[in-house]
Amino acid sequence: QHKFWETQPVGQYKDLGNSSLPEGPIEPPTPLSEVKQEPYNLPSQYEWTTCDMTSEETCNEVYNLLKSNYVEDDENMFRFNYSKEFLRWALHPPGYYRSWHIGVRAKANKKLVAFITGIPARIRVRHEVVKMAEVNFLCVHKKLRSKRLAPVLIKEVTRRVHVENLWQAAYTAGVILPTPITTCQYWHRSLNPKKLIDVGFSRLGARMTMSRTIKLYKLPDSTSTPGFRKMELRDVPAVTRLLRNYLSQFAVAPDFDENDVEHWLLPTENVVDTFLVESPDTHDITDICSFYTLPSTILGNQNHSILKAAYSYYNVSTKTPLLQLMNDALIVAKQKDYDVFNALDVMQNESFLKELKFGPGDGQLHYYLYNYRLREALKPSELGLVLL
Ligand code: NHW
Ligand code: EN5
Repeated sequence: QHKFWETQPVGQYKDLGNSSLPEGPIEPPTPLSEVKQEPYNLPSQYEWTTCDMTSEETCNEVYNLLKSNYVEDDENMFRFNYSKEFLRWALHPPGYYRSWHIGVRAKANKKLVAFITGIPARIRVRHEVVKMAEVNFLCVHKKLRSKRLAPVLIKEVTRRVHVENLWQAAYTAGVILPTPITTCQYWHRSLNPKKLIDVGFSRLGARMTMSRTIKLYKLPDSTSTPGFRKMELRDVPAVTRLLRNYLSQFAVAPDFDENDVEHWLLPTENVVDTFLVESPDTHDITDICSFYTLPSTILGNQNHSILKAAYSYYNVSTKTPLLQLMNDALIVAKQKDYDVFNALDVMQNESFLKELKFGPGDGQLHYYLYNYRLREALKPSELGLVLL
């Protein structure tokens, strides 16, 4: 079934439901002197390259590889189109390793044909904070698929993570592998229903006309919560306190410090947006909502080429009801011309999805840990982690 994954320290299907296995690392760290010092062998026509994502030229090459070859929906109508600014942000968190931004080039013409990345993160699993790699942007050029290149990329990123003395990883995928810690559902809230229907992202409901649909998804022109504003640098300490306290309730969540919050939440134009509620009387920061920008290329439509999507990121409500906070997030996303607002059923998102007219999508997102066993799968609502 899984010739590669069977050999890896991940939860195996044969162990499903075996509650006698201990929770924690599956295999112990090996002494650093025993970590392989040379890269894995590639087929002879290809060579490894470490991608300097601060270089405009390299960033362009990665952008173009992903733009043409990265994730599509199951009917190949849309393909993720991460922007260059987004990729630079996603790959340069505090403490990042350049060596974890890994490319494969064709020796003949130096064309970039495959990619995989890791970034360091502290992830709390129940009561333990574990230093991990978050692995993302695994991509093999369409013309080189099914040649078992992906396992080589995964082994090479694993080796380079081991070189830095880290032994665990977290990753997500749309496909089922051994073995998800949880499976989440994508939900979608139409902001521009006419365009979504025109491009085949959504369909006109039964007994619905276009004008009734537009009316159904209409939103107020301005936000409703007094003190709702964009996050600023001076808010980092308060946002960190709120977020740390909020995330402490989930079984798996990032352990963010102020540096992480500054990097991951401070607004960056067309990359990440964070809003908060500052109490007009006390000036306390009581609530946060955030989303990141990930457009998709619309494949083969005459009238539209880009779908502008916002993805719910980290939201915390202590005073403003979460429903009202997220309604304000929808309003600002609409003001900023997003076509759709997407969210997973993680954290407390279930509590607003239906009420705010999100509908379930046809996609799921499976979450995985490498070399860390959980005794049983989590509910999506027990997960406090969003990967980009
Ligand atoms: S998920 C997005 C992944 N990328 C895409 O879907 C883009 C479009 N597809 C492609 O580029 C987010 C190719 O189809 C890829 C596979 C490259 C996906 N994760 O080369 P072969 C991430 O980036 C297994 C893991 O022939 P291919 C997270 C598959 O099960 N494994 O296939 C990435 C099979 O193994 P098996 C995946 O189609 C997390 C083998 O690859 C996978 O030409 C990575 C087939 O390889 C996926 N998404 O290329 C793991 N898709 O055992 C990180 C397929 O079943 C682990 N496979 O025979 C942690 C590492 C760090 C540890 C540190 C201690
Ligand atoms: C993570 N770092 O399938 C990378 N998206 O539902 C890996 N469907 O957009 C992630 N098929 O349901 C990989 N419209 C997993 C995601 C891969 C991309 C993917 C799904 C998620 C998606 C859309 C379009 C479907 C087009 C045909 C979808 C329905 C929307 C409708 C709006 C109105 C209310 C009901 C739902």
